[in-house]
Amino acid sequence: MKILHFSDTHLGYNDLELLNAENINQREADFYDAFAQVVAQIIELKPDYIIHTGDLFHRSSPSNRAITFALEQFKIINALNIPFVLIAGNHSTPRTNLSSPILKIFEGFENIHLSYSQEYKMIEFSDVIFHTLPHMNDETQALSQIKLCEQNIHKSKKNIMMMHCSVGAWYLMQEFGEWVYPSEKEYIFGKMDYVALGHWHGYGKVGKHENVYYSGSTERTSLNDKRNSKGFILLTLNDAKTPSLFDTLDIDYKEIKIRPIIQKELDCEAYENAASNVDTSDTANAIIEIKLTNLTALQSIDIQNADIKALFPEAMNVSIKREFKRSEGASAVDDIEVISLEEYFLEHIKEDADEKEFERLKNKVQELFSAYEESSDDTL
Ligand SMILES: [Mn+2]
Repeated sequence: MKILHFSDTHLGYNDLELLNAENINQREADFYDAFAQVVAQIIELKPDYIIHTGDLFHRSSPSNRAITFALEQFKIINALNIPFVLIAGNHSTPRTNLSSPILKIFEGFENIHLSYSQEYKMIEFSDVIFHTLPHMNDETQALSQIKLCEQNIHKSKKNIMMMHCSVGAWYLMQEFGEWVYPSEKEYIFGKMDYVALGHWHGYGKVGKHENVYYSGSTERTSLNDKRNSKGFILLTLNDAKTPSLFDTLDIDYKEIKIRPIIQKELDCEAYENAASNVDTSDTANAIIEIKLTNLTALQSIDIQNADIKALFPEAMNVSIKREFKRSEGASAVDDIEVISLEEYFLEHIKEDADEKEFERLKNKVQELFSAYEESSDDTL
């Protein structure tokens, strides 16, 4: 039996205020592209079942575009006659009972099986039972729902558990309403053929459990997620040829192609050299993060962000971090009677520069500070 497991597709997520040729936020389009790649793989791989472990949408009230895209894709999946089992995650569950769960819109599709009612739901087929525990706002319900799950295990069929949670504190995402699976109930995993998890955005096996996996997200919902590998799991459950042997589980992680995030460092100790020798071969259409290191105060004025961006003309986005050099003779802040940040900064430049250079920079610094004060004056 082949099962395709994917998760955390976060449709509707957007970032970076960049539009593509169709006037869609480029990062939002990237998420649609990642989803479409998985659907293309479903068509090619023809699994027996498809499972999605939550956070289909980024928000519990997604945009019209995100909903329209999902409906189009679900129509394609539904037409394949492969059962598709889907649970709600924390992002697609309304926080109050006043609004209606978005996953309800897929109720009309005959091959799509949904679990979003904040309780255990058994979804049964001729050869497999999917034990689904969707996101629950009320955690006090969890133990009774896990108990129901355990009671419904039937050894005559394959048993697959589906959850959207952190198993132990390791997989917390620092998000609202995330659920930590109780560790004293982890023994149930041993009674399952496979435990499919969503919530954590990296692919991986969980701790000592040989059959418990996060498939990871299909794109990054934060630039702090530096993983360049995203994809899905194609798992194969093999029946033992003789009863004395164990059934085997085969996990195949398949990557999709996502927009890369590339980090580079420019050492300003030898800035001209670093800038002219920087490798740009891997930067086309990528998200680039540049760290300027060993900067001096003088350099920090002279090196403009625009100059750095111009080094990577093919990149989709370039962000720049500045890290100052720690000079040995520098006076500690508390040695100086600081009247304003501007004056302190000018004093600092004076130490390094000759008179002519100081005059030039002084004008520039004063200009920058007055521009900053204007823009940060919240009385306006
Ligand atoms: Mn997620």
